[in-house]
Amino acid sequence: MMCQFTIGLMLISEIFGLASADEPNYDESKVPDYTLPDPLVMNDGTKVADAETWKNKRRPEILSLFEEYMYGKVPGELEDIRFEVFSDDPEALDGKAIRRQVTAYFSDKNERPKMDILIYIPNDADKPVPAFIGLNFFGNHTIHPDPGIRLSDQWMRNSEEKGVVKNRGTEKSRGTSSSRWAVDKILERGYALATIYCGDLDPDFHDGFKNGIHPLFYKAGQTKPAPNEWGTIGAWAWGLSRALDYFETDQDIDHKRVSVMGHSRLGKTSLWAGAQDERFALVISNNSGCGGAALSRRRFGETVKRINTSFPHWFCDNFKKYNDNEDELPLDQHMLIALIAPRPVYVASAEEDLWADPRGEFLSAKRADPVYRLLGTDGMQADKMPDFERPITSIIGYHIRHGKHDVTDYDWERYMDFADKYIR
Ligand code: GTR
Repeated sequence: MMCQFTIGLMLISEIFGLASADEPNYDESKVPDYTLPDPLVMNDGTKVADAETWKNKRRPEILSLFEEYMYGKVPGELEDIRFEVFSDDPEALDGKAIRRQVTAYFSDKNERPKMDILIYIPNDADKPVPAFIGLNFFGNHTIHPDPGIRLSDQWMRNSEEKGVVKNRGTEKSRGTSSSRWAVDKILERGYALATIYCGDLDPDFHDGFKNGIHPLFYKAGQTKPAPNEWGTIGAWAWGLSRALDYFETDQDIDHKRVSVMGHSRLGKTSLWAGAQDERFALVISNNSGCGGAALSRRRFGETVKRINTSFPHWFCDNFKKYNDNEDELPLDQHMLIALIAPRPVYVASAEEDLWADPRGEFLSAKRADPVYRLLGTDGMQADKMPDFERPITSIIGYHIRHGKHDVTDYDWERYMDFADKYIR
């Protein structure tokens, strides 16, 4: 009986072309009508007509909307952060680079949570050099086969491809993500590259916030973050800012010219890090999709409900109120990009990455344009989505390339061109 009923429903939805609520929509004609909140109108309806009002009133207001309803607030500050350079090789990668590895300890004990920052600094460049920083998915030792990189002993998701056995990296893991990190090209172009394993800050599974940095911030008696306090993405973004604190002390790195880059869930993170911390000079989102650059109200590909269900730990609990309820959100992702203004921001999509909604990623970049213009920049110099491999290089940059959800050398080359143009 139940079964016949379900089949009947399936037939009806097939005949009428209705997408079931939980079926991802990939059909542009089924994107619902939506109205985006205006980044240049205050919560009380007042228009924002000058840069001062943006900076002193509307920007803080939008920032707190994202804290309250989406990524969650950082609950406080830590007093005991120590950075320790535990390895420094001036002749790494056949003499091309300094390989510096630094541990940030987050308490007065040498225990977890702590994070390892791996940094390559080109030898053949005037110091201090501008840098890229990004989190990685499987440990610093996966970004390059270089045997001098400390093998992470932190929890990670099992993966045959990445050589992860019993949730730990092995010698076989070395270099398994190197196609996503154009290390040699980055060094040749005179940039340093720094990376951190995201799981050092918070392992990427829902354990009720016990094993990452969250407990360091609990008040007496607190056992999990409050509904408006940070989830995992908030913790990851916080770690990027702590790396920037370290760069401020490293004479070889120009901390005023650091670009933060991230892919996918880590692209959501780079945007949030760049939005909160204005010390990041340039921000890059690679295929960040839902909860990153893509507009939530389009409900194309991954939706708010889907992301909150698959990854209940990524955002703050308040965000769950917007499952199947996107129109009630007091924000959308164009406002996240607007928080980065007037600094250069680059959003990148991939043709086959429909789950991340390439058009939604473009549109949110585009809809941040009025804020960028109010602040005296050229905003986004494009009215419609460009062709494949036709980058837009105004201060809001964008490209869509052929291929799948990934980071490729093409992406990195565009990011370096963009950085050359704006922060060299
Ligand atoms: C997917 C998730 C996306 C994206 C991606 C990734 O499973 O639905 O939002 O974050 O993972 O990080 O690779």
